Amino acid sequence: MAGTTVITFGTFDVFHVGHVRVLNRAAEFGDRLLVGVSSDQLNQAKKGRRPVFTQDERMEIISNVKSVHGVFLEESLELKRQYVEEHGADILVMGDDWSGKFDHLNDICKVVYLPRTPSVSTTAIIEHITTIA
Ligand code: C2G
Repeated sequence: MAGTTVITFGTFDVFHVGHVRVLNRAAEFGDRLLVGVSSDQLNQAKKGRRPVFTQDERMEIISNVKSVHGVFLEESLELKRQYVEEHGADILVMGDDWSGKFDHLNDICKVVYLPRTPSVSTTAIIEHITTIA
């Protein structure tokens, strides 16, 4: 496909402004943004809890973000190279909580880390709701 393809990954549970900003900023690096949405099982393994929203719901939400052109399920952190190749991605964009973690993919794509939006996180939102409920 002509043009620059950008790829990014995340759980995007309890979708918030930090999520929409990283997607919009990622999209600015190219012509087409593809998003690997972490599966429920991967999230359970990675964070030790089930996401609030299921993988199907999270994929539906992300696919309706204006700057996103396509979504797919990310089933393992170790499959990044395969996903980048399969989707012909030119640039991998990740939040800087992952800084340095995917530099080994520099041989097949450019790797960019973007600063996280301060003071907002899914965990803080869940805690907040739990407190006021
Ligand atoms: N993010 C951000 N600012 C925040 C919170 C999140 O910029 N305040 C970004 C993260 O840096 C990430 C994206 O939003 O790029 C999705 O965040 P998470 O859902 O927490 O992603 P994570 O569970 O870390 O999954 O393969 C990697 C994983 O799938 C990433």
